Amino acid sequence: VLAWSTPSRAQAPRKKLVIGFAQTGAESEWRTANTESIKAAAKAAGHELKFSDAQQKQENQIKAIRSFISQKVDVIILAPLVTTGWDTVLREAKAAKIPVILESRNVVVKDPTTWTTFVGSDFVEEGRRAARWLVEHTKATQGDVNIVELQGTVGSDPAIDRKKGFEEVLKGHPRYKIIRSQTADFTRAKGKEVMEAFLKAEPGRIKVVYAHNDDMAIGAIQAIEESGLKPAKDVLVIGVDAVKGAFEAMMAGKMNVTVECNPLLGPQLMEAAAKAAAGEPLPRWIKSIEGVFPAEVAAKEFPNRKY
Ligand code: GYE
Repeated sequence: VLAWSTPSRAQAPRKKLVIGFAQTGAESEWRTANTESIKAAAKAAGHELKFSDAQQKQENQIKAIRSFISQKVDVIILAPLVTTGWDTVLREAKAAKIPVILESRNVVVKDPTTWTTFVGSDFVEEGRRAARWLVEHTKATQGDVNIVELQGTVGSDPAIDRKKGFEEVLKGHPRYKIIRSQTADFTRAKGKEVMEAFLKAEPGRIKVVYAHNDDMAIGAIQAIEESGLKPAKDVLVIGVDAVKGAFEAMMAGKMNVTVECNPLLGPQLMEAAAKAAAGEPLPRWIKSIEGVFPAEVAAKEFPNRKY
């Protein structure tokens, strides 16, 4: 580009950017909504988005980031599958002077200056909200409340923190017991499979299933039904995300509650990308504001849901 063809900074509107986006995969309804939101927001802002679906494999995300660096993109958006293992590649991005924005999951790295901001939810709080709902909803009951937990992807930020927040609240209530806890990788198919195994291993004992996302909760509902029990009655079903599938399950009387986690992060991410590319300062955390939806409000809220 010739120097004289470049408009001066003062006249130029927000620059059109080339953004590389390293997505985790398409493991859940939440993730699909997240991808669509980011693609739509990039398009609306006139940016070019290079999209990579890692199919739930960290090595694919690392490859994508390296390819974005060699293509000299303006900004990289990363939805890190797990928290660890990013030190080297994030240092490479920093050395190439490409800002990295984290979305929907956080990392643990030695050098925190290798990423600019995290756009996403407070997952510990989501776990606390799930437990608070359970304690409140079952306060009139007596005796042990045996819980099974379906964890998200091993080593992922939301799985670690949703477990942590849930346990933190239940610590003060000794009759609530997590009797089994296993990963089901945030997918429906694995949610069903793991719940089937739980039901076989603990016949008649399970009172509650706490799933780290709605997709696994929906898989668990299928397993509960196939075992001859009634979901939401014999076994209480708690999910996280508040996707449409959860509202449908609640309206059908098969699920009790979902804790909201907003996937529609595209607009906030584009704003952050523009600032990062212009070298403007960003907060370390751009936090989502969210609620809790029990089955009683599902039918009323359903028409307002955007994902
Ligand atoms: O809750 C789950 C997804 O990282 C917050 O990932 C996200 C989680 C979301 O697959 O459904």
